[in-house]
Amino acid sequence: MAGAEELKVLGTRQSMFTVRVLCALDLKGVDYELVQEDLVNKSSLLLSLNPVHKKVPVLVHGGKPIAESKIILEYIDETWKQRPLLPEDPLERAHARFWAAFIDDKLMEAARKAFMTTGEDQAKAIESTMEALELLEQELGGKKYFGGDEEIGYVDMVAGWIAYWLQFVEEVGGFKAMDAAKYPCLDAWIQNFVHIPSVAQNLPSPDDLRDIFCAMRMAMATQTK
Ligand SMILES: N[C@@H](CCC(=O)N[C@@H](CS)C(=O)NCC(=O)O)C(=O)O
Repeated sequence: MAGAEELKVLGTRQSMFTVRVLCALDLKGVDYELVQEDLVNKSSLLLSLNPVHKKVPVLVHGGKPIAESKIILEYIDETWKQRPLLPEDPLERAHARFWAAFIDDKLMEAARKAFMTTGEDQAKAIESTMEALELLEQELGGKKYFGGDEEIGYVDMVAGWIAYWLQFVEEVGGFKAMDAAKYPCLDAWIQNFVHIPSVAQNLPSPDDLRDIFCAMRMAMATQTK
């Protein structure tokens, strides 16, 4: 049975993409081994298992690698059926995939630009980030989670970085986009999400994240000199 084979995750808890995968496995009660990766000095195992992107996370199931966190989440959901992440209805599934893509492609890209830039470019990127947050606020509406009031699902896991990583991106990047008063539904979602045990146990320490984002800013400053 595919689901019973050895399961490893190559990654690090500092990576928001890795933590999505760990949360999903923990939520489903699936045993796995986290193989710690040093992203400054990537292992030959990682490079051989994800030669295209050379990034974490990689899920290795029975020796077979699967890369890209959203694809891994879908693989997990299809392999271990307990505690589904995606809805059953095709239209609702499409809707969940749409918002997950929006979160990664639009919102994350805007926040990344706000972190990487200064001055006028940063102001524009903050505006784009806030526009994307507003759309997400409307999508969440009065629901407790993106998939409804009952339990977290696929979109919540993809959005997880907004609940935790974004505050350190903002702090180190010297900007503010997430505003509890402007986005009260998102703020309530954040408070609920970070306290869910399968999420809370996988979050990295604030100091680790500050260190990483500071190192990224310093590397940027050195490159632009
Ligand atoms: N689209 C990928 C993004 C993964 C990603 O960017 N991972 C980062 C860590 S957060 C990484 O491995 N970075 C190493 C590098 O870019 O060289 C996914 O969803 O899995």
